[in-house]
This record gives sequence, structure tokens and C-alpha cells, in this order.
Amino acid sequence: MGRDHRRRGNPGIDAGRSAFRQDVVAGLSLPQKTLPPKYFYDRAGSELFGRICRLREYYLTRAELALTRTHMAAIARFAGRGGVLLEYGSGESLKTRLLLRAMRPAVYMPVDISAEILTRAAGRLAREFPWLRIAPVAGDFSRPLELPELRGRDRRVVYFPGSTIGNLSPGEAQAFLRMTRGQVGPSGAMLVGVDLKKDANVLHAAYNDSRGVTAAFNLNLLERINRELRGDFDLRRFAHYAFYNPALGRIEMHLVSLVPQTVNVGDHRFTFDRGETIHTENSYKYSIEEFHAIAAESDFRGAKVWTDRKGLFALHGLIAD
Ligand code: SAH
Ligand code: AVI
Repeated sequence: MGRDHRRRGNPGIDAGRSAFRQDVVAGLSLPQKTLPPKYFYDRAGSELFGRICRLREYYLTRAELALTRTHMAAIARFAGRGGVLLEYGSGESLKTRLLLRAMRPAVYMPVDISAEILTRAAGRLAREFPWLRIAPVAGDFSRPLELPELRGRDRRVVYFPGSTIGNLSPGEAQAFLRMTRGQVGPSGAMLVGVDLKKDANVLHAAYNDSRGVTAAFNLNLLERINRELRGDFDLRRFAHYAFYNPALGRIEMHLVSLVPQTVNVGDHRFTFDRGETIHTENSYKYSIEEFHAIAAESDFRGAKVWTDRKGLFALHGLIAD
């Protein structure tokens, strides 16, 4: 077994907290108050996301798992055996297990902003796959990341499942793909999970679940600000609000202020009108053609695409163009 324990990725807790403070203050100072969705994933947020994945209404995880199982042999042929598998936003590395078994990469490099979940997942994988070298990187993929040396001659494959790419704007998604295109080089490949466009009612239910888990996930961001940045958000005065914006092809998640109010975050003070919102997340949905166009802008060619039987979700196999 080869576990790599050196600390890598972005700077430590204090630098992380100061970036969090800066982003929160900047976002709440905008005319449309906004918070970056990457801050959802503290310990409580990651656990809530795990519960979302098991909800009846949240079809994304089940659809992607089903299509991966069904097409595993073809996906593994596309990815190739051995080499380096680099995964962004790996979380629990749930779907990755299927890929690891079929691909048997020499090195698996999971990258996630949530260091705790990453370490726990890497520990489990090390027990389950004793032959695998695991090199976890705790870091933010929206900033330049210090990655461990990628072994020169090995083929590199980047895996980005879960439709996490949908949480980036189309421009950010292109920039992200351009970065990974540089990482995989001319002979590498990328596997990207993308949620497909579909009936708005199905989308609406997935982001407004009957048990209120998505609402708790959204509101946890305010709780995190209270905990880590000396905030005084009263969670009873904000409500989860998610809807599909068909013109932009995205689910938007907001937190609506239920009353006129003033909120403090450390030494900063923010006022809210009744009905004013904080925009917390976008989740873009792309048709196969739309996603191919984004990939092409980043010098990737859509070589393969696998979907589930219901046509809910797509896994794209991209190669360097
Ligand atoms: N890949 C898993 C988890 C998806 S949830 C799945 O398909 O189920 C999104 C994951 O991306 C979370 O684990 C979160 O911590 C991570 N994440 C979100 N924004 C990130 C960022 N900017 N940098 C690194 N990881 C990020
Ligand atoms: C991680 N990401 C792809 C999820 C999504 O569906 O956009 C995050 C999420 N937000 C609300 N529910 C789940």
C-alpha cells in the first residue's frame, strides 16, 4: 500500500478562514447578495449533502451510479488501465470505487475542499484497495492548486462526477476544463458527470425535497458564518428558495430574508429588505450538445457519452483535441 501523507493543496486553516471572511464580506456587499457554494461543505454541510444524495427526489446520484454500473466496461476501456486518476470534488469517493476496480490506476489523487471528508474517504479507500497509491489533496479547485508530482510517463485521467461542474458558471467551467486539459496533456482524457436538461418539475422536486434536507443544507451556510466568522444570522428569519431558471438553464438556490433586518458578520453590518435574497448556488443543466460546445472551447473533444436509461444524467468522455 502506498499512502502519501504530505500536506498538499491550499494554505491551512487560518488562511482558509480569512479567504472565507473576505468572500463573505465581498459577496454580501454586492447589490444581489451572493455567497460562493464551495463554502457549503464544512463537516455539517458535507453530511447534509450525503443525505441529499440518498433522497428519493434527488435523482442525480442514483442516475449517475446506474449509468456507471451499466457502462462500466466501456468507461474503463475509454479511461484505460493503470496511469493516474485525478478526481476533483471527490467527497466520499462513492462512484470512484467502481472506476478504481475497473481501471486499476497506479495512483489515485482525490482533490476536495473538505479536508475532513477527504481524509476519511482516503482512509477507507486505503483499506479497501491495498494495492493503490492514494495521494489526497485538500484544496480549492477554483484557485491554482499545488498538486503532487504527476508521474511523467503515466497516462492521466481526470474524473469530475456528480455534475459539480454545473455549480460553476459556463465561463468558469470552460476555464476549469482548460486547466484540466493542461493537466492531462495530449494523450490524457477526462470523464465529466453532467446533469441533463429535463422537465422543470423534476428539477424543482430535486432541489425542494419534502424532508427539508436541501433547505437545511442551504441554511447551514449561514450557521457556518455564525460559527466561524462571528455572525449573528437568525436562521428563523431566512428561508430556502430554489427554482429552475429556464432562460439560463439552471437551478438557482437562494436564501430569502423573511423580514427587514440587519445582520453582523464580525465587524461588518449588512441590511436586508423583506424578500431580499442571498444567491447561494447555481446548478446548470446541459444538453449533450451544449456541453460539447463548452468542451470544444477548452480544446477537448466529446468522444463518448453514456446516459442512464431514463435520460436524466450524462457521463462525458472527453479527449484532447
Ligand atoms: N463527487 C461526489 C461529491 C459531489 S459534491 C459525488 O459525485 O457525489 C461536491 C464536492 O465538491 C464536495 O465534496 C465538495 O466538498 C467539493 N467541492 C466543492 N467546491 C469545491 C472547490 N472549489 N474545490 C474543491 N472541492 C470542492
Ligand atoms: C454538488 N452539486 C452538484 C449539487 C447540485 O445538485 O448542484 C449540490 C446541491 N445543491 C443542492 N442540492 C445539491
